[in-house]
Amino acid sequence: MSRTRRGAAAGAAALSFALGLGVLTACAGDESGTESGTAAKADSGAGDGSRSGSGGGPQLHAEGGFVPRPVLKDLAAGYLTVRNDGPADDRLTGVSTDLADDVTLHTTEDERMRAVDGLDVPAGGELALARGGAHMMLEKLDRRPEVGEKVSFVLHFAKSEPIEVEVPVRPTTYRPAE
Ligand SMILES: [Cu+2]
Repeated sequence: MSRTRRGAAAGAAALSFALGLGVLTACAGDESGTESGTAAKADSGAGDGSRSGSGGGPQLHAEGGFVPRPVLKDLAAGYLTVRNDGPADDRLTGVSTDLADDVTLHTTEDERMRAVDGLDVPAGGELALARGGAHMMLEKLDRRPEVGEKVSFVLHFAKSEPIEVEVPVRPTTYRPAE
């Protein structure tokens, strides 16, 4: 019994570590809504999934994604990198997932999170969503996913077709090797 309680406390501490509790609070009160959230949840078609655009347009693919296992069902973050091998810029305008009804894009500035309506994916460059920086913020999760489970996301862009990606759930404090 007390063992369970200790586990929960350790979990809370881990979340604190993973996201920063102050940041978490700042985040919850942020402006949400906007079209970047749930608008296209039903849109599951992503074509070939890994590439879109042709010729002179953006050529995007997503890689290195993960979701740290959330400690609570209310909140999770998602990270990945979108590379653009094409000669034109694009912009990530929204994300949907089967795991949560509410997904927003956040930046982190001065250790405070802020909801934004899009994030640029520069031509010949990349958009990196990573700890301490921009990220996908999932709220009101349908369930608390286990480590090793896959979470699918559909990434929506200003120009390119949506990209569907599956990313693994990692331990709460996981950090990718740099
Ligand atoms: Cu956030």
